[in-house]
Amino acid sequence: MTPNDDTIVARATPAGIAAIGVIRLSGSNSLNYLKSCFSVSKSISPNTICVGYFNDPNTQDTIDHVCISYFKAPKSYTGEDSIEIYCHSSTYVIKSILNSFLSLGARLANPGEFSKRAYINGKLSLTQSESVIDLIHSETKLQHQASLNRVQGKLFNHIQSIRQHFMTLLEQLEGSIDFPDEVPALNRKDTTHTLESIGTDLTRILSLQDLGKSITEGIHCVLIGKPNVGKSSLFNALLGEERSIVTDIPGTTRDYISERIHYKNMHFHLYDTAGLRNSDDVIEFLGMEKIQTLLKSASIILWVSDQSEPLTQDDKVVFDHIKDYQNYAIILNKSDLPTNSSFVLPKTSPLFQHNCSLKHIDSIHQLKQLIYDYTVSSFQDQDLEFLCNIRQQACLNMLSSQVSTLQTNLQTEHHDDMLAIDLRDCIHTCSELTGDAITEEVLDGIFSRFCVGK
Ligand SMILES: Nc1nc2c(ncn2[C@@H]2O[C@H](COP(=O)(O)OP(=O)(O)OP(=O)(O)O)[C@@H](O)[C@H]2O)c(=O)[nH]1
Ligand SMILES: [Mg+2]
Repeated sequence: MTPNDDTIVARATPAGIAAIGVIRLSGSNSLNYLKSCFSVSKSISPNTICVGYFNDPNTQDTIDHVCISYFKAPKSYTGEDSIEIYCHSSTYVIKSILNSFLSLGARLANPGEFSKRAYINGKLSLTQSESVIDLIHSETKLQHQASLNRVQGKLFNHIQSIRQHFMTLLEQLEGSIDFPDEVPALNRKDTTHTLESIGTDLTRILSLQDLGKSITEGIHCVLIGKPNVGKSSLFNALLGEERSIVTDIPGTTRDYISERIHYKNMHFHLYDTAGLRNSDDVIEFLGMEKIQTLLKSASIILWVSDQSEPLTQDDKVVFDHIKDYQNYAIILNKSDLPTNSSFVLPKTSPLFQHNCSLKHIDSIHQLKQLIYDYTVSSFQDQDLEFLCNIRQQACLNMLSSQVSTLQTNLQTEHHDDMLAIDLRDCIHTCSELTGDAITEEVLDGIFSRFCVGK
């Protein structure tokens, strides 16, 4: 894949009035173009900041007083000669500077083209380039940490070392096929052990991806229960505002409401739902269908019950909806009131059980922490290093199944030539993951997700 030879330009900061706007230029003509527009008393040397006037190259009219920095190839983000111009961020100034470069022969960059050039010039691996976009879009500290790890290439290095194991095995296998007198045959028992540990490692990385999904999308937390147990009140208390209507009339909430809260570096999507009960009411039936869909995508389900009342048939209706899920917790609500002697829970194995009351604010804080504990904090910091995007996950899944095929074939006395084909498949998938074997079409798809100027 050869880089384009033209010089590209784009604004790197968003449109709108601000103190400073940044324009980026990359390509072999960057410095020449700059010299046609920038007047400065000293010469422009790499990796320093120069202050001077930016003039229209055609009329010589001054456009702005700017700072520039010049990054000489290959020591730049793209690996090409690059310039950054820090100007005042007025629409007119930015447009005029862009037009100046366009009139000299530069071209407007496509979304992600700077990063694509960085990848093509070997400055970033593909996994790193893909992570740059996640880094730009990160909203929470955890999202930021996960994408930063990937920009630093930890996943890339890990896959490279797995690829190296396959390469070593392939070298020995092929050597033993071509030069049986000099290279010993592959020890199938040792190889099976190596593959077992690679397989376990891949399974672990794949199992971490749920955390990645939670970090990117937020934790989905669904409140469910029969009418009047205090779901909406709890929803409001967790949210810290009176968002959902609360009354003492059962059936107050008719459709679900969702709001987002931020707690300890994570986004949580809270869902307050309509009270479930045996009913012929069409609206309630439709509400129930929606709740079932919500439950399927929930990270955690909170079954809210009122421990000051007897457990009723309606509570059992609710329990029937959640009993097959592994991720539900039981909230024994209204704990400021005495526990009813007929409140007897069915035999259950919830994630946790928690006494809660609107009147005891501590119990609300504790609930937030419990939700966090059971959804996020069981993961270790180092797990964040292995979070992947969808494309990378597809490659990891493929690799995992190729490794188990190889393991089976090793044990079933497959011919060495066939094993070599299996090993090459594994090596190819590793290369696809890291970006060493990737088609132009996939590449365009990846970089088109970027913003212009990155
Ligand atoms: N004593 C006490 N009352 C509560 C508590 N939480 C809620 N309530 C009361 O319980 C009643 C019902 O509260 P809601 O929050 O509307 O209950 P819900 O489960 O959303 O009810 P539906 O929307 O009808 O399904 C209201 O009168 C609340 O004030 C609590 O912790 N203690
Ligand atoms: Mg309600």
